[in-house]
Amino acid sequence: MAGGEFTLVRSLPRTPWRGRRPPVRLLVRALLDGDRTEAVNVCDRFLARTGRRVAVFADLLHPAQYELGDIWYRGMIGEEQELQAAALVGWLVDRLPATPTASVPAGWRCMLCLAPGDRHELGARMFALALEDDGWKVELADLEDLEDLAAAAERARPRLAAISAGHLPSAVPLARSVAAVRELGLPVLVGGAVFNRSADLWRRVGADGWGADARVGTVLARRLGRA
Ligand code: B12
Repeated sequence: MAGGEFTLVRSLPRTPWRGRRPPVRLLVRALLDGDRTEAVNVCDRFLARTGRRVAVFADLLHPAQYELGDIWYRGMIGEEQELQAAALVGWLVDRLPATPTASVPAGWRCMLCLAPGDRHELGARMFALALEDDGWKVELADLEDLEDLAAAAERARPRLAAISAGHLPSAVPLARSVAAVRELGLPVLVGGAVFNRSADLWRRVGADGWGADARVGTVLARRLGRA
């Protein structure tokens, strides 16, 4: 690691958060240090201020995880440290209390699946919890193959089909599956790191919408559910 880069990582703040902006850098600092107590403290204070779990996901944990990805990409931390930080983010996600709002009618169901073989489940987990806070019943579809998506949707008959992808070797099978689900008359919403890194990919796979974060995703889910 070069000296200048080291200074950059070490210069992330340790001071208490008092500002209006989400304390992303404070959280990144705590994640890099593996400091659970401070990470919990930062998340809890932000939750107390916003009152919504989805805000902690979209405005704090999501940007912190992306920043960690960038720090890794610049060679300033190793894979092991990045993995430890991701595991800590997963732990923080699971310990946050639900903040239900019942924004959608009772009985609305969303079938959510991760692209088969894709291990990037962290974002999908956040999105699923955000949907549940909104009042959706989320059914996770564990698919062996993307070709099974339409059959699973036909069996489950959800109000909405949602697909999360963090790593997608080819968009072609996904586009085929999205088309098959839409032929059933079901709307398809997509999200995850793959779509965030290629802003027009959601159109190319023929989805009805793309949620760049968990909050935008829940707003679009509501809209598509009503359509
Ligand atoms: C953590 C991480 C991992 C962890 C995943 C841990 C876990 N439990 O999820 C592990 C170590 C397993 C991993 C493995 C790999 N990874 Co990785 N990983 C990342 C990293 C750093 C962060 C991803 C993440 O968790 N983001 C945080 C969450 C919160 O963000 P999110 O997923 O986007 O989710 C948010 C929104 O998108 C939205 N959302 C999520 N899903 C959905 C769904 C819907 C419908 C909606 C509306 C919204 C929505 O809500 C969430 C909250 O706001 C990214 C780098 C980056 N900066 O993106 C690389 C990254 C995604 N990984 C990448 C790669 C290449 C890999 C590997 C192939 C590496 C390798 N050579 O082994 C493997 C793939 C393994 C596999 N088969 O999947 C690439 C993907 C590039 C690409 N274009 O495909 C990235 C971008 C890194 C890079 N710069 O190259 N990775």
